[in-house]
Amino acid sequence: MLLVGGRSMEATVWFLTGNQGKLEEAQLHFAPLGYEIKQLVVPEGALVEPQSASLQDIAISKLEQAKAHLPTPDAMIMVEDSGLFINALDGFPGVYSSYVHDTIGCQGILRLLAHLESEDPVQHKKLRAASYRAVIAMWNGTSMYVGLGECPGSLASEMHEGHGFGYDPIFVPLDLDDFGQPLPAGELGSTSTHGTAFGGVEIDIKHHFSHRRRALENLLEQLP
Ligand code: ITT
Repeated sequence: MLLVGGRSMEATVWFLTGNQGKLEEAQLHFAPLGYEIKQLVVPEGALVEPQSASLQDIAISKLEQAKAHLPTPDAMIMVEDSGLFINALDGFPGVYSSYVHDTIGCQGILRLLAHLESEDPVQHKKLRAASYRAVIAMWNGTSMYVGLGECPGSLASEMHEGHGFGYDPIFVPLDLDDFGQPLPAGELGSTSTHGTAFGGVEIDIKHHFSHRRRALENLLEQLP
């Protein structure tokens, strides 16, 4: 049996998040590994999100502040900071993704990109290239670990709704090769949403591409 910081894998990890979509995906990714992910809720205004252009700095700052709210001092805790980075907008909304989603939403992003269209499908995807990025910071009771994950793709021209959260209705991932690695825009891979945004596919399909899953895997590789 794998051990985490000397404990058995049936450990509880407290996940500081107010985002139900993030919570569900983390539970899906961790469940087969024997971790139980529980939401850590802190009083309103208890944490200050630092102004930083770095997802990593924000995640680490939130983790440090959240330790004071753990049920026991040696409990495991995890924080994720993530965002959508649009190439044509120099990475905007990036660290402001949550605020931008709450204000202009997916429709606002589609309006910002309305001039980026091409009749050539590959060129179209390149013009509208974007990626999801996630940084997960975890404290296992003794040490801090940081996992990074990225999901490259492009932004659709219209909304695909029904599943997911946040920018999923407009985010189309690049296809993946047989080893799960992203292929150049326009290449058909063995894993593909066939041009459908995450909002139009089930959560277990998104799981194959997910920046969150990749960040968790990167983190788990580092744990003792
Ligand atoms: P917590 O800080 O409480 O965890 P949050 O939603 O405010 O939740 P972030 O500050 O990390 O989280 O903002 C990330 C935003 O980026 C999120 O609100 C979404 O709009 C977007 N995002 C990140 N990952 C996403 C995903 O897998 N699918 C869709 N949108 C995503």
